[in-house]
Amino acid sequence: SEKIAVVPGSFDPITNGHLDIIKRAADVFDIIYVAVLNNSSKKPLFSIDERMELISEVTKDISNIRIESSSGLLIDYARAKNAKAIVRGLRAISDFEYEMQITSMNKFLNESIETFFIMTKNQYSFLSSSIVKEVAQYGGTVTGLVPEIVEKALLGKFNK
Ligand code: COD
Repeated sequence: SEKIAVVPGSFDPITNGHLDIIKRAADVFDIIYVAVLNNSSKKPLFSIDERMELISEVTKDISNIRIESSSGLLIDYARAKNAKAIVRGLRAISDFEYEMQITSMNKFLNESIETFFIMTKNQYSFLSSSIVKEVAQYGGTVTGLVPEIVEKALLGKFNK
């Protein structure tokens, strides 16, 4: 049977770090659902539709990827998709505590879905959507850190 995984996130907006994780997951699993979800502790810059559109554009050459959104719990979404796994990216030790917390909670909610971690490439270990937004907001260059179309979208948001 097909091995399905969910790569969840805020993706506000998608960075090259996210993209690397998505591509590596798509090499291992048969079908990847990239799920754009709400993180209640973050205030988004891009709407869900804008984020999905950007992800679609930058993953259009990868055939086993589907992009969706959900306003509910990640674990319910994963179960509805028949996913065996949730895939997350890991950067630094600072990610670990948060990831451990949500992984444990998701395991408590549904024991049959596993969470897998893919370690970031060194060159993306400092990269986050937040830092990209911060730099773009003050007119700094984010070339090479996000896909070109995302760079344009950021410039549009900040009217540069
Ligand atoms: N290199 C590698 N990986 C990276 C990089 C990078 N440079 N940057 C980010 N990542 C990874 C992150 O570690 C994460 O695994 C993934 O990419 C997405 O990152 P973000 O920041 O876009 O997404 P988050 O962390 O805000 O996502 C949190 C969720 C939206 C998944 C979470 O809030 C959630 O599940 N919400 C739905 C409601 C729910 O179920 N809540 C209960 C959870 S227990």
